[in-house]
Amino acid sequence: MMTIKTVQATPFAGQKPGTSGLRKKTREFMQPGFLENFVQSIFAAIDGAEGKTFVLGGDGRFFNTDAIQTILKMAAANGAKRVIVGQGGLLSTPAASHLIRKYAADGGLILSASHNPGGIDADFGLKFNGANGGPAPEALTAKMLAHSQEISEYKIADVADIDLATCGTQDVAGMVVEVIDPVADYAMLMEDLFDFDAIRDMFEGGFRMRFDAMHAVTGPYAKTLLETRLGAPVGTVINGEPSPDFGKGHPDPNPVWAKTLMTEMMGDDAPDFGAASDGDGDRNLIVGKGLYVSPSDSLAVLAANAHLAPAYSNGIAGVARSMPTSSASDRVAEALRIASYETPTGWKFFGNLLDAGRVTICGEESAGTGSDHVREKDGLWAVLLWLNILAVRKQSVTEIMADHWQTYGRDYYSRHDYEALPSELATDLMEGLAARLADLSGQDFAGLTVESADSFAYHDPVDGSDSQNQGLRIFFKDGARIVFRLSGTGTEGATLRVYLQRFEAGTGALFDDPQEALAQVIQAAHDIARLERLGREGPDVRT
Ligand code: G16
Repeated sequence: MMTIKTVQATPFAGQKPGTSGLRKKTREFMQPGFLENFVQSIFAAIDGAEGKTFVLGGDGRFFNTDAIQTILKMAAANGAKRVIVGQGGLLSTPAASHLIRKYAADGGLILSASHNPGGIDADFGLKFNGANGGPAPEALTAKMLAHSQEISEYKIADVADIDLATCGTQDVAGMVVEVIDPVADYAMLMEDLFDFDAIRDMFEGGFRMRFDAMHAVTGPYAKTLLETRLGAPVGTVINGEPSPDFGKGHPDPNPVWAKTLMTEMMGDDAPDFGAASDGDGDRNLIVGKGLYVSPSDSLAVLAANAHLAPAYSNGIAGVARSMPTSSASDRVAEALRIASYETPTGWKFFGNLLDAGRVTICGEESAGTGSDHVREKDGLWAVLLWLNILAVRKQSVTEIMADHWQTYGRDYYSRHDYEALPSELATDLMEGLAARLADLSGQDFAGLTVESADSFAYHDPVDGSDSQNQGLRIFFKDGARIVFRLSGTGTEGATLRVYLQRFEAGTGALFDDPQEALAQVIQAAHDIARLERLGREGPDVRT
C-alpha cells in the first residue's frame, strides 16, 4: 500500500529563479528539502499538478537521477497523471521542449545548469517550461519565488526508486511514468526540417567535420544524427559519452572552453567544419577551417540562408535577438524586409514572439540560436542548418562569411567576462555607472564620442509586460556600442559582462582579429566603467 507523505517545510532563502531557472551550487541543491521546496513551489505556481502531464529529464550531471527520482515521487503525490522521462534521466533541453509540444504536455521540468561545470562541488539547476515548450516567463517565476518564501509543506510518495534504465511504462503511486528513448523523437524532427540527402551526399564526397559534445548530453544525439543517419565517419563526434562531471571539463562551447576543438580547427589539417554544444545541448559553437564564427554572426548567416533548408523554404517571418547580441541580424532582416526584435537576455523573452508567429529565428550572443520548431535554443539544430547551407551552397565557411560581410558589412564583436567578483563590488560598479548615464552624452573616451546612453527596458509587444534594468547601453557616434550587464546564471559572486561592438562596412577590413579591431572600444569600456577597480589583470573569458 503506497503512502503519500506530507512533509513539513521551512522556506530557504535564495530560491529566486535567474536568467534560466534556479541555478545553485550542487551541495546547496542537495540540502534536505531544498529541491523538494522548489518543486512544490513550481507546482503551486502552475495551480497544482493534479491530472497533468509533464516531461522530465536533464543533462546527466551529478545529482541528475537522484533529483529525477524525487521529482517523480512528488509529481505522483501531487496527483500528476503522467510523466514522460528520458531513459537514464537524460534529455537535452531542446529535446525536452519538443516532447512537451509533441505530446501536448502541460509542461516540463529540466535539470541542468547548462554550460556550468557539474559535480558535487560544481553547479546544478532546475527550470520549468510551460505547455508551449518554452521557459517559464517572469510572471510565473515570480509566483514560484513567492510560494517558496511561504512554503510550509510538500508532498511526496513513499515508494521505491523508479527504474529509469528501461524504456516502457510503469505505475508509480497511480501515476504513469513513461521512460522513452531521449533521442528518437528529436531525431525525427530534425529529419523533417533539413535536407538530409544533400548533407549525406556532402559527407560521402569527403566533407570532414568534428563535433565536440564536451562529455555532455548531446553525445548520443550527435552520434545518431551525424554518424548514423548522415553517414559522417565514426569519430566525427568526440567526447560523446555524457558524464556526471563532463569529464571534469567546463561544457561551455566558446573558444576558451572548447580549446581542443579550436586548436584542431586552427591547425594545418583542420576538418572543413567544427562545432560543439554545451551541457544541456541548447548552445552551439560554429567554427570553419581557421575561422571562428561569432554567435551573433552565426545568427545573421542562418537568417540570411535559412530558405535553403526545406523547413524555411518559404522564407522566415522575422528575427529576434537579445539586446547584447550584435546588430548583424538586424541588417539581414532589413534586407529581407522582415521584422526584427530586440529582447532582454533570456530565451524566455522569445516565447511570445514565436508563439505569435512574429519571428521564425532567434539568437543570442551567448551561443544560442533556434527557431519556431521548439521553444528553446537548439545547438544541434544550428549545426544541422549550417550543414544544410554548406551542402547547398557548396562553399567553405570562410567563403560564406566573406560573402556575408561584403554584403552586409561586419559587426566586430566580443564579450569580456569578469567572473566570481565580490557581489558588492559588481553592484557598486553598475549602480555608479547607471547614475552617470545621463551625463555621458558628448563625452569622449579613448577617442570615441558618446552619442547616447540608457538602461535597456523591454515592452513585450504580445502580452504587454514590461521588464526594466536589462543592461546599460552606451552608443557612440561612429556606430560602436558597449553594454554592461550582470549575468543572471552564475552561482558564485557576480559576473560582469562587457559586450563590445563596432561596425565595419563591406568595403573595409573584414578579416581582422576582433580583439584588435575592437581595441579602441575596449579601452573606452575600461575608461567609462573604471574597470581597474575590479583589481583584475583582464577578463576571465573573451568570446
Ligand atoms: C541562459 C539563457 C540565455 C542567456 C544565457 C546567459 O542560457 O537561456 O538566454 O543568454 O543564459 O545569461 P546570463 O548572461 O544572464 O548569464 P543557458 O544556456 O545558460 O541556459
